[in-house]
Amino acid sequence: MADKKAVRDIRVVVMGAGMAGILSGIKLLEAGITNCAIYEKADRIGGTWRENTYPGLTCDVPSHAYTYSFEPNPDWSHMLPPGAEIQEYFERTTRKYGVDKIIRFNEEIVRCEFRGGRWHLETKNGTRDEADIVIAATGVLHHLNYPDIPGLASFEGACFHTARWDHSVPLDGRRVGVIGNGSTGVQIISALAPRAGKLHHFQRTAQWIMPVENPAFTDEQRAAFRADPALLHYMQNQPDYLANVERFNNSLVNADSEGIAEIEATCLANLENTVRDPVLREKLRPNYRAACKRLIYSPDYYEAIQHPNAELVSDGIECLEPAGVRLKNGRLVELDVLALATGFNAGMFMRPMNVVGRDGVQLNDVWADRPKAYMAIAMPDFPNFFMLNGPNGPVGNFSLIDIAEQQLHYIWTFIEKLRAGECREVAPTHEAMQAFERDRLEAAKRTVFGSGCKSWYLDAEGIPATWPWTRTRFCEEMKAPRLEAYAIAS
Ligand code: N01
Repeated sequence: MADKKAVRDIRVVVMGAGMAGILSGIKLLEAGITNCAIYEKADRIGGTWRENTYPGLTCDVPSHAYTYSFEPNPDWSHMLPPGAEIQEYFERTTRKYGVDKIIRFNEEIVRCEFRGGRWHLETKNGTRDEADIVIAATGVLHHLNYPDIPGLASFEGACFHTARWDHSVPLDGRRVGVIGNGSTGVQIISALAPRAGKLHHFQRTAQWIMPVENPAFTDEQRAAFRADPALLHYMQNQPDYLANVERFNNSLVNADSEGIAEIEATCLANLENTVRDPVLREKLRPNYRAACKRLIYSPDYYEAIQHPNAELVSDGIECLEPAGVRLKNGRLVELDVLALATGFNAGMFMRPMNVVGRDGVQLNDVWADRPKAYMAIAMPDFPNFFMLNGPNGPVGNFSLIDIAEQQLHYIWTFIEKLRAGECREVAPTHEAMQAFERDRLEAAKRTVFGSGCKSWYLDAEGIPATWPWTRTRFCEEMKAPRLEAYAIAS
């Protein structure tokens, strides 16, 4: 991405030092754009991997695929690596590329306004900065969703959201409840079943569970990865895995595709073959299309929920009481600890930050109905403002690192143009945005995400907020921007 034609000393500000922000920092420094800063609200890098530390946290994307393409890691311990190991990978990579030197920790940007041809930024601490280009890498799943359950505050045991896990609370031998059975809740149950005295998993809706193995890499394998860059490259780009990702993600655009039917058959066989009690099996049987919610990959959830200490509670929750959870059927489930695996409000993105574009256009107004961005990256009236893993980007069971790398590659065309002085402002046209959004909404309704379930993929009107076309199409679009869709002002 090096630029030999550089004539302007542009300043770039990146919001957020998670996976995508660190990636941006690496590429900026590599290109010699040293006039840059990453603003991070917390005191450490890592984003989701900093915030989530719950027991059992692992990535459900294979470790070698969940790395930056340019920074393979021969030392992954497992096929599906624990969260702490991923955090360590990002910390190490941040230091290796010198990105730590450009991060401003404990600086939460609260205002970002385009005035006089530049972005003017202000943090909660009152720090001010200006930039020619802003890259918003603020993440998707960081606004916690607390359940609206009556009496929640009255519970006298320990209670916390899973992204704020309180490690001072003992778990061994105690009565633990977990509300929610998304990827998070399921991983926690697997980890705690052998530890808790009694473990209650409160399920509102059954999930599709895809079986997966999680073997440890042996010392010999890791030595081989270290010794042989070609082998490591192969591990990062295993043809079988990539073909599966391609096939699965291209199936998502059509709920009636063969790929979705295959996923359902595999998950149902997993349920039938693993869950021995027919009553429990029926409670665990989903009644909507597989992959409508994010598909859950688990090597051991069905075994964990059949552990003698574990109980699946599928009767509705009436309220919380000081002693525990009162069910709609009148039963009180007494608890010492309650973990809220109730997910995130995904539609916020960089908000509540006050982002103001050209001529006072407010992001909150532009996104009043739903978050939207041309090609999931840029917006009219917000010149030189680009998002990584922003609204309408692909989501699913694959590496978001790969998505962010492709998006940054796309953005780089504009960074080079701005840096070379070929233009001063670039933003998609209103026409391009409207046509994109019209087509996106039309296609979104046909995806499996819109086939009749509740999930964080849906916007306030129940329309999937994700990339609604094939992954192949996304990769094609990210190769280079269609310049005719942009207003490029010199
Ligand atoms: O959250 P979720 P998550 N009463 O939104 C339930 C990523 N991730 O943290 O299905 C009772 O999926 C809700 O019930 P229902 C991944 O992208 C990745 O688990 O709406 N229950 C649901 O069961 C994932 O998709 C990894 O009926 C209530 C749960 O809470 C995303 O994070 C690991 C409720 C929320 O599930 C979010 O996963 C972990 C209420 N009032 C997470 N409100 C990897 O391995 C909500 N629920 C990469």
